[in-house]
Amino acid sequence: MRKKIISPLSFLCLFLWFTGAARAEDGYRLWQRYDLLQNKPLVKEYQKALGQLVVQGSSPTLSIIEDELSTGLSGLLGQPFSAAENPEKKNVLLVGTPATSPVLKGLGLEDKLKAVGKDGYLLLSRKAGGKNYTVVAANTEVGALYGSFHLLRLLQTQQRINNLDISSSPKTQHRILNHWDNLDRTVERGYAGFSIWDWHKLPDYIDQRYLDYARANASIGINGTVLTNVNANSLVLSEEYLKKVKALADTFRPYGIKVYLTARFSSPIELGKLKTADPLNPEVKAWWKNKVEEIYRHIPDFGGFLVKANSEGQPGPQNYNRSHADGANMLAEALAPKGGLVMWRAFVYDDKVPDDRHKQAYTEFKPLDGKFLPNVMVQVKNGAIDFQPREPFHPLFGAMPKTPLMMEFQITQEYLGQGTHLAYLAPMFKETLMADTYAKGKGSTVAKVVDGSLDNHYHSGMAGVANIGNDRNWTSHPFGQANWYTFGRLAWDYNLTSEAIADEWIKMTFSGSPTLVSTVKQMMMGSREAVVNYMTPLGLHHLMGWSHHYGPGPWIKDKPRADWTSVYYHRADEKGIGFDRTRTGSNALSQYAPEVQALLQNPATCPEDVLLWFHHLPWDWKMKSGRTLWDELCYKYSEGVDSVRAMQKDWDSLQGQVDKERYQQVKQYLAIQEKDARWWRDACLLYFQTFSKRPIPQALEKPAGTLEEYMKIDPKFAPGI
Ligand code: GCV
Repeated sequence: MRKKIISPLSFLCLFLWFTGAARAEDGYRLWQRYDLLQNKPLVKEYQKALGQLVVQGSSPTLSIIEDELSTGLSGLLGQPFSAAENPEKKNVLLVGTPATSPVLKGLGLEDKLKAVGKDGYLLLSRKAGGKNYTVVAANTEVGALYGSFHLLRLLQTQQRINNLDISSSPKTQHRILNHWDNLDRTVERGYAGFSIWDWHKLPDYIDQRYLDYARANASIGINGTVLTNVNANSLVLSEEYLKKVKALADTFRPYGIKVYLTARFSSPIELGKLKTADPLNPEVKAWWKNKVEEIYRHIPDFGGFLVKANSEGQPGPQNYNRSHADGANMLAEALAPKGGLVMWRAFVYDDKVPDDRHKQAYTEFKPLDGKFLPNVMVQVKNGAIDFQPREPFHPLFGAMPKTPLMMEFQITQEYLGQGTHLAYLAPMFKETLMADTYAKGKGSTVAKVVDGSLDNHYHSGMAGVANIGNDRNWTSHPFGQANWYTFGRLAWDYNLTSEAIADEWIKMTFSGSPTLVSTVKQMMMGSREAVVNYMTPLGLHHLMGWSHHYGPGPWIKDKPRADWTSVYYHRADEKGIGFDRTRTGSNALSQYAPEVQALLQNPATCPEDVLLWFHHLPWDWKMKSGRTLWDELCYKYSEGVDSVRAMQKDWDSLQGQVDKERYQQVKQYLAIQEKDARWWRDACLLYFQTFSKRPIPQALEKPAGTLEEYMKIDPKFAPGI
């Protein structure tokens, strides 16, 4: 046989591939780029410390660990790093659980392991039997996988690993992505192409993307995925589709990711041909019980159902004069023997109740506290309206102590510039999580409600509405990846700071160059506030255009429901602007604890960033800056535009430090964002000026168009509708 000779050219190609230099940076690799680290002394230190990789035992998850570490370490350290036991080598990277690895079992880590629970892990430096171990230890194989990703992150972000003593475990038990993906592959409020689930080719074709999706999620601790839209199609519960769901569940299982489905409440009628879906009807109950049996035959570790009921036209128990608890409990009874969960959404607002929409979820759900079965979690959006750029925390947090409440964040930027605006959401998520409900006195943060610690709940969870599509870079905007990353990191540990998360994401996604890291971090940290300022400053909300939700539409009125219009929310008139939610208005404030009410009910103490959320104030109201409310509004809108321009400057300064592909994409998106920011500012100020009848302050840039022109803009075929 002819001996294979590697030509110099192939060798060069191989080398370039290995170092990542020849690959176009299309963003597909997310934060999992394992390119050769540029810090040579540190690379040497890592090579020495890690020595060889030892993963004892065999299972699908252990193979994944071995592959990920071999690939990751080979790439980062620039030399092959495969798993092999070489008794000669003194330094060992040892990964596993006491059950899979006799060597690890011998290290006496029982007590430390007990403390980290099912999903947690330890990263330790240990000496034993003449060897130096870097240990990734956990109680479960999935825990060891999480720990392996942590170790890789330490290297990617160039941390020292010589004296490791890390123990980590998640704050919330269920860390779940919610895909609003339809079976025809459109994605409701999705801005990154079509759904990644290729239902037509399932179950026979397993796209590599599914595996990379699972890797990415596991790397940030996400352990569940709801595959389908909450505006649900019962077809997904049919035998034909369950086979497809099974294929995905089998793919995700070794990564510790459970599959959940949305359950359309009327499925017994649509699939089962019953005459009713009444949750108290014995035939309906039997239908769901059988359906659950069928699902578990295909997917023995099925996670459960997410349900949107009696909300925005979805069917639900109220169609039969039953309560949300009746509906949720009927499904929970069917799932309980299998260990499944019901995540019942509290995003409801009744068209028959002419009350402030802010109040309706609380009004319906608070009386049901204590009436749900133990395997029901009520899933509550961060705020009471709908994922606005800034919302005060939802009054249900802290108000249902007998019910585990799950957080629902929106990662996809429906109201924050969708697929083209840079808005780093960690500060927004943290703002809600750290808000104090005062439910049990000072320090009763939303985070403590959500992690179950405030009221001692067994179940706890966070859901994030995914921003993922089949765009090559997954999220349309390269910085959208940061929000997916952030969601996972905060669901694992909400105490991480926004800066720390940004820091690690930037280093893993771009590079560790100090100027790049500090410049990009500065852009990210101010970006959400920039969006708030050019869209809805000072507590304004729901000013977006009809249906597409992309651009401004403060003039929207006369729609089928008042609370689908903008005028309902801003209430601008000749006297002033804002929604009075105090005692003199809708009194939505009464749904919060007295301490929260005390702070918010007085416009003089109410934080100005939510002022017009709770108060209707005159145009000449004196703000803390000394300006009138009108002038302040003008300044805030302008500040929003200026911040985007500052981001543009920052990004421009990075030319040559970021690969060409991503540099150009972000640059163009920032130009779109700047244009849109001006559109928002000019349209909103011109519109509100028709009421305030005051000039835009001299020092500020004046609108480029007329109000009539802005009111005519109507983007056709905007994505995600
Ligand atoms: C899935 C908002 C969105 C809808 C979404 C709904 C929900 O109203 O605009 O697209 O529907 O929230 O969260 O159920």
